Amino acid sequence: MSENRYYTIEQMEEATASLLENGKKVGADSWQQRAKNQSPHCGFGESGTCCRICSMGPCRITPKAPRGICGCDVHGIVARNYLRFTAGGSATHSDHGREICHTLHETREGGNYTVKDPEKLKRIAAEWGIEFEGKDIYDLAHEVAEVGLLEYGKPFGTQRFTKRAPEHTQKLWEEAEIMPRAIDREVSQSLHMTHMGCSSEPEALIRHSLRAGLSDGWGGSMMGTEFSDVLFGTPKPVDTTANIGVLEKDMVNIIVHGHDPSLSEMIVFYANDPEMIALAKSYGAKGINIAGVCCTANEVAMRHGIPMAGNFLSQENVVLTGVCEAIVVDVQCIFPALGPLSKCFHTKFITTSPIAQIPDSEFYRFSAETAGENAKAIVKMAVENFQNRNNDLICIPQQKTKATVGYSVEAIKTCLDGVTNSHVDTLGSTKPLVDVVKSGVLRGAVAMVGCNNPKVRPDTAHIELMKKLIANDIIVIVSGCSAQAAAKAGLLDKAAKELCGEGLKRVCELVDIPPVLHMGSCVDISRMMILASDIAKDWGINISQVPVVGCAPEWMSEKAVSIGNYVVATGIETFLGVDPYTKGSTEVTELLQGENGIKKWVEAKFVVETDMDKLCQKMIDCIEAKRAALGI
Ligand code: BF8
Ligand code: SF4
Repeated sequence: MSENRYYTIEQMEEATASLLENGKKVGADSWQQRAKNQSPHCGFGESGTCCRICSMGPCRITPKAPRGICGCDVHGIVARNYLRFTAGGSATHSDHGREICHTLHETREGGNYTVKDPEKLKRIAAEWGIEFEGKDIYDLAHEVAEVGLLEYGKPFGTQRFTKRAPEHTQKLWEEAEIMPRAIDREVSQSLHMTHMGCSSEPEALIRHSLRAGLSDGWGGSMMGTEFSDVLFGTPKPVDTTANIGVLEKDMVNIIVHGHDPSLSEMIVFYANDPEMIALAKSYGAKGINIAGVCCTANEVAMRHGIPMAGNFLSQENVVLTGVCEAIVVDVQCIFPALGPLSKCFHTKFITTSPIAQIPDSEFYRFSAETAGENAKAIVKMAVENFQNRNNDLICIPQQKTKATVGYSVEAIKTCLDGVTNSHVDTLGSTKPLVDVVKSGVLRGAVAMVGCNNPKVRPDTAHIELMKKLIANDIIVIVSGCSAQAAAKAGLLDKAAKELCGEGLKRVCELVDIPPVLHMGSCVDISRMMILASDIAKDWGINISQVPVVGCAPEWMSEKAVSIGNYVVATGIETFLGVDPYTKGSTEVTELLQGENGIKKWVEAKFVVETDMDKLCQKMIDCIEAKRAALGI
């Protein structure tokens, strides 16, 4: 196994090409081919100017037909589509958070799920005004879970976690009337507002997009993150490996893919069960190797050091190796293509959630009450499938990197405390970080997040942008598929400090961190919001003044749009490499990207730029402008 420190896009593309060749032997389809088949895309869809929310349509806006049958103009149609896109993402993240609340409600002493971070649970209880002194930890877990679940549908009031934001930010949200109320209400209202004959005024629709996004980032996603930490442990730095070479020829390979750690945690547990390992050996395997794809990979990597096989557009690659005994999925970002593809190999494609039911999969209903027996049955099935491999179809590109992952806010503060020896008895502070930014040793930070998208040469934008940013003394924090792009390229290795400018290199040496910090999965972008809030508070300035920007250069999902809305609404300028289907409306474009739209309400806006060199320069310029405004 070659363990290069770094891999270039070209090397990774070569690896993919060899896998596609392997697939050709068995007639496998691929996203590369399907993307060609779908090109060129529909111009109306791309610009957001097609409406099909009532059956008088679909209505498509052209110079000759400037209004739909109901009279809605292009701006109303584009804005309605944008709000629906946001609501889809907000619902999805938040429903993941809801599942985690239910899992928390299932915890019991000695049960399938236990409380791994009781201190964090108590901190949240205190924050929410729930009495915890002298209470049994499981009684407390159930009570907190119930209060969390009520955040989805409570009739009055706003999201509890919004109190974590600086007061200035909360005031902006109140004034703009975007303070998020019950999560389900914001999603439901999005559908109501966009129903035929309701809102067609772009400003109202964009305002509600921010609100629906905030109910995700400061509501559902934040609960997903916080309660996952309570259940499975708050991440701390841990070493792991990444890229397709983490699959092992002599072992049973089980891929976990999706988002909800309730499933993957159990699979990881049973893959370490001596009974299962003995069974694997009885079939001639050396053991059981678990690796992750997509956000689930981030979840299990940062809590158990499980290797990360790849990100969104690598999901077919793991099957194409011919050594994947099972690909076990829960929800979100799962290609239906895995059904027919797995049939070309011996791979078992196992779906587990009623929310994601996919043709040509084997459905094993997974539930919190029976999680242990479900997971054991799935691992057993994968092990028994080892004997069905076709040795002529084995192709594992020898690419594997080292990575250090798991920089939760708590972990970042602990690392910083290690340098200053301060705050040893508290949860730490971001002050040392603020000091190095103020002094100019670090210029600022970019939160790089999001998916892959065939519209952008996959992973190139993530990796090239990160390399340029760290060379310019800008630290990068990553999550989701962006994090795995970094991992595959070798940028999560502490050794990558050698690619940095002198300032960032010194910080990496002093704090003993990689220059690209892994903060987790996409729901964990809520961690980034907390970090930004804490920095602003420790610094004594507003979030919008901090030299930090957000970036999703290869995004594709509705979730990413919801994220974009809450990151911007939190006061962080957000740079997109793919247009969110809004270019058909000058009014909506101005609202989202101009100086007189959302920027007036929340002190930040979107920047859409599909040229990655320009996107990079715009981010650097934005960071430098914020520094100049602060006089640093
Ligand atoms: O939530 S980054 S492709 S895996 S949507 Fe999906 Fe995008 Fe990956 Fe996780 Ni996020
Ligand atoms: Fe056409 Fe209006 Fe119906 Fe949309 S709501 S499909 S624009 S008639």
